[in-house]
Amino acid sequence: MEKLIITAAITGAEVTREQQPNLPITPDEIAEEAFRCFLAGASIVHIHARKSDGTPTQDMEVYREIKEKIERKCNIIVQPSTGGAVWHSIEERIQPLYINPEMATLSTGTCNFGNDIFANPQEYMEKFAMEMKNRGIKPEIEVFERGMIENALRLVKKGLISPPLHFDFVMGLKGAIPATIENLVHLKNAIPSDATWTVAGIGPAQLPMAAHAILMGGHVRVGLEDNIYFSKGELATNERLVERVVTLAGILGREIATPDEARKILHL
Ligand code: KMH
Ligand code: ZN
Repeated sequence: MEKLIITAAITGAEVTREQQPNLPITPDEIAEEAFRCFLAGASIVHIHARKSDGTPTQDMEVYREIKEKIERKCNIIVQPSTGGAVWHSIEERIQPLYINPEMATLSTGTCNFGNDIFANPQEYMEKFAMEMKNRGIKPEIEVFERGMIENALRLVKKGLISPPLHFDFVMGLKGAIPATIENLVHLKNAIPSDATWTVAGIGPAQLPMAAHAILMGGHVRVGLEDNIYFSKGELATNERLVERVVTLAGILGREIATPDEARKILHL
């Protein structure tokens, strides 16, 4: 099996400091946290920017500051979000692409998102995909529901994204695909054979989905964006969540990819 790529999704747009005191918010905090996760074994850091009061922002200058601060510390792959928060406009969401990251997320469909709607109509997908293509940014295709794989394959047919594709299966979010091993097998079997994939289990699904992915040859995303607990009632830190995946992978005989090894696996 390929070495295991661990993505640390360290902030997100939804979790608050009140819910999770360990959540990094400022560019300095996010950069420090990315470095800690790098030292723990993560090769990608998935980034959402926040204003100093904690409000999610898609301001490219905040993303630029975060990216530069991380790059001064280590060579982890910086992967900004084009998802933002559910209330961000398309003009806001696209902004992190203007700082030319190596990778960025690309959600290929609309779904319920907790009690909200995460809107990704065709126009959004094509606009984000075109911008990524023009700038040579590798999309991580965010799949919250099965049909989003077909939407991604249609973008391939239109020449907006190019194989080999890389998918992130986000599983267990209220309103979207449940986190079961049957669903994970179904999603894995639906993507092209040359594609790579990772899984982001939400909440209590994070650990079991990570274990399945390690055994199935996929990759793993963990972090406070998706799950604030280490175990029932015990708050996590991003670093501990990454360390646990490293330990699990070691027990199951899967080596961990460095950022440069991840770059090769993902054809960055
Ligand atoms: N915060 C969600 C509405 C992404 O980063 O691309 C969208 C999200 C996906 O987190
Ligand atoms: Zn995100």
